[in-house]
Amino acid sequence: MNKPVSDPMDAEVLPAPPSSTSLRELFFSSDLTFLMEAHDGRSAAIAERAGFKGLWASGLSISSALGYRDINEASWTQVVDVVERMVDATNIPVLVDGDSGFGNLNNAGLVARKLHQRGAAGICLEDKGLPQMNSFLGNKHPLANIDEYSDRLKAVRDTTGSDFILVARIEALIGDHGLDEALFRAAACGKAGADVILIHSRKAVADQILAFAKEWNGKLPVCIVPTKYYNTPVSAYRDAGISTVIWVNHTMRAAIAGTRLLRPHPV
Ligand code: SPV
Ligand code: MG
Repeated sequence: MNKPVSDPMDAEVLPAPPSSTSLRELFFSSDLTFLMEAHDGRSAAIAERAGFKGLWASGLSISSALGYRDINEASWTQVVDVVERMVDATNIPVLVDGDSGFGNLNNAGLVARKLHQRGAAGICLEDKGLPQMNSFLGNKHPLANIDEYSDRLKAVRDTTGSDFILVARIEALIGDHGLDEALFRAAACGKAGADVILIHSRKAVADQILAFAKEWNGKLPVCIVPTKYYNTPVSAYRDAGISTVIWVNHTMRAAIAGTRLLRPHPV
């Protein structure tokens, strides 16, 4: 279905593609997939028309667009409402950044159920606590107890069923807890029902990510967020067997840069 986009620039963008590939197909395909961040209906529609096959509903960018900080100041119902607009404005799957699940297993299950009802294709939950803290903020990133976090993942799995993609985001490298801890946690997430592992790093080079992918050896698809190690050629990710790259904040960063050029009077 081709959905209308109420964007004043709509005439300048390409028409929406007629059909889409499911998020599961994207994660499990042998090609490297690229998901683009979006934070409202318009940014989602523009990213789709640029050719992206799937979207990342970024917690940071949705918070920013609402004028909040990325520390769970936006309520889960606000996030669900934004995601609904992104889903309605596009024909491609939307993976939602569910932060740490907005609480315990009950909250995580409830958020996932509502996102599923509104048409999201999947949720990503990270192994940290509430309030969630952006991975690039500060140095101390305490990890959630792995059993308690696994219960959050199981609650999502139980409430949504298998057509809804569950991405487990491992923050062990962000918190300097080491590769072994990251691998241990990823294995626990697989047992808890995760479909995909997101491994995050804040190093300027991709060494940690590539070491993880090598040791993990494709037990589940791996997705990555090369915000800090953006200089790495994407061929390195293909060679490492990584499934998906998420450009996590980029339409928001572009919008901020463009808006900052505006002046009240011509100079
Ligand atoms: C987001 O986009 O909100 C993310 C990715 O969680 S990051 O900003 O890298 O933490
Ligand atoms: Mg986030």
